[in-house]
Amino acid sequence: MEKTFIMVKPDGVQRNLIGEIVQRFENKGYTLAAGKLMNISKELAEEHYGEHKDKPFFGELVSFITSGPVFAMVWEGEGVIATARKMMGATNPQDAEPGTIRGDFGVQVGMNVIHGSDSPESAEREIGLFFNEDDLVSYEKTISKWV
Ligand code: ABT
Ligand code: MG
Repeated sequence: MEKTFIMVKPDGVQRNLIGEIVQRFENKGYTLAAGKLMNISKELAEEHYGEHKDKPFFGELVSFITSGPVFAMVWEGEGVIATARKMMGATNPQDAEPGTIRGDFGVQVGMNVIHGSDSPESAEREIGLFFNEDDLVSYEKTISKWV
């Protein structure tokens, strides 16, 4: 089954949005496969955001993502990678539609509440960066035939 990496960023944790965000993915019909509250090391941050290392905002990005705990998760379900991105909304919360997570809770592009993998390749890479294989729990929800 398709899996994606989702993370409540330090601003989302500080603003008590973990429950709200988990609720949205549960309500949608996706299944939580793993989750942990953690601090990101500078090394992990630089690796995770490696694609942006030459961008002018890279330093700020790394210092923001390491500034406080994040809630890292793996979510599973049909089409979850692309659909999670729709649920999150545009990268800049000021462009994100109301009803999306960033549209409802964010203002600044550098503090946009949530991260989600942007492709199957990113999902595999990011899940591997944050979780071990045996952290992922595989189970059947009895409700799943209804969604
Ligand atoms: P992430 O989920 O954080 O990867 O965001 P998303 O994939 O929607 O957007 P990208 B393009 O990957 O942005 C990565 C982080 O960089 C921040 N950013 C981006 C800026 O601070 N200034 C900018 O001009 C741009 C384009 C937003 C993202 N993260 N945070 N926090
Ligand atoms: Mg990204």
